Amino acid sequence: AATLKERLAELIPKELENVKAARAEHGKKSFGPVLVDQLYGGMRGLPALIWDGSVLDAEEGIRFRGKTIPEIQEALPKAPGGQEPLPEGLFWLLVTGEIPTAEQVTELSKDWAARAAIPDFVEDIIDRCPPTLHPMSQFSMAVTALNHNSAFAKAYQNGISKKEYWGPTFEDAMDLIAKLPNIAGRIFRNVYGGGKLPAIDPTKDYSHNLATLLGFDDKPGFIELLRLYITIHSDHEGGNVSAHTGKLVGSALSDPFLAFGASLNGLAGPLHGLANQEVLIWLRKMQSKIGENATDEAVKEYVWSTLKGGQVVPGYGHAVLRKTDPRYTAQREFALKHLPDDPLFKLVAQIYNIVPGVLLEAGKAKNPWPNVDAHSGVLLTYYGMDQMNFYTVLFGVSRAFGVASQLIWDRALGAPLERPKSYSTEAIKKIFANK
Ligand code: FAM
Repeated sequence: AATLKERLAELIPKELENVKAARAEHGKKSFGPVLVDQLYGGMRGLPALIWDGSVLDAEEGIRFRGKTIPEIQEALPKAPGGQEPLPEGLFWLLVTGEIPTAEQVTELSKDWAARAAIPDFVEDIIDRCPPTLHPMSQFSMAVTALNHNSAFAKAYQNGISKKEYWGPTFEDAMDLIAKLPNIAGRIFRNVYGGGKLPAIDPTKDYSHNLATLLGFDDKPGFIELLRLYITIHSDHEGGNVSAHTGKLVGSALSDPFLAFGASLNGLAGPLHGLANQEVLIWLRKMQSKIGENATDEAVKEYVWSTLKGGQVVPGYGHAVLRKTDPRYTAQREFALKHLPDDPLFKLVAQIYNIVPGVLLEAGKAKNPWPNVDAHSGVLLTYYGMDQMNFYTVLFGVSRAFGVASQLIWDRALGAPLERPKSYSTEAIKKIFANK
């Protein structure tokens, strides 16, 4: 069976032809009006990017290469005895659009295990961080420092031809993903304790090794959770802050380490990936205020107090989604299977029955339903990972799968430097004075 790189080398010429034909036929057609409001309002809904790995529908949620999360859970290979999809298979799907065989997935697990070691100086950088430096800042510093051995940066300095860009980008993408468990594990143990990092086991899958490096390999349920977690947090089309940042920085031919380091800094924002930490902080604050078994009325009042305090309710709303996030639903189903009586799970379910009504009544949020972050912390806490400031690092490990696969295709298809036009309000007033 072909390796991932061999399969990719076969697919790229076909996709180049496909894009060429699509641009020849449709390139000169206008695509939706741009309203002045979109220049001020964060480009909401602006058709502006191409990414084949995943597309987000406001009503039904994410599709990875056209497949919904339930279809992914059904189709992708699982670990022996496991029920959740292996993220290695998800990466193969994002990169090729095809479902890999169990052997091809095992090959990826082995390849990543072989590439997992990080340079000593990167270990020193992580060790020099004070435990008070947020894990996400430590994470993006370590990833940026991996630029030191970037195959793409080296090839570019050696005068590589444009047509070859995708090869060293693929190598960097594989190294990036492979090295994240050692980086994440080291940060976790430095900040929260746990002693010397164990060795990567080349016979285990990616999620199992990540669980071991974090010190949670004694919990089979946690390893299964990581397989689901990494699969569903990997990609959410091209326009979200972490995916878009990676694409933008990569378009300057910054290598995947520099590009993904930038993605992580965007993911560290409370309106984006940090929300999974903020949800748990908000739940704990609410419990300390109104108790563990509060009535619906008390919960409702607390939600209103959050809004009246000018804060957002973390884990709810979305810039594109207008229905409950299927990534929330997948996590809910995992909880129903593995932790149906967990008190925090019951609280999340109680919140789910209350928050949308309050957000609708408040009348501002365009989407009152929960997103992926409303549920993730509850599952991690159940298995003993209650260090909520670390949650976004796990989100970042997963998001590397989406950003890395997009960077490979951007270089393969020759995606140009991204450079939208900006205007001043003075210019807007002048341009539209008599329109
Ligand atoms: N709680 C309170 N207010 C909210 C809200 C929420 N959950 N969601 C939206 N709003 C407000 C929003 O702040 C805005 O108010 P202002 O006009 O005063 O600025 C108004 O409703 C209209 O916003 P919108 O158009 O509905 O949402 P946006 O597209 O501007 O923003 C989010 C989308 C995700 C940033 C927003 O829903 C939010 O802040 N949610 C809470 C934070 C969160 O859970 N983020 C994680 C998102 C997740 F998908 C991820 O990336 N990991």
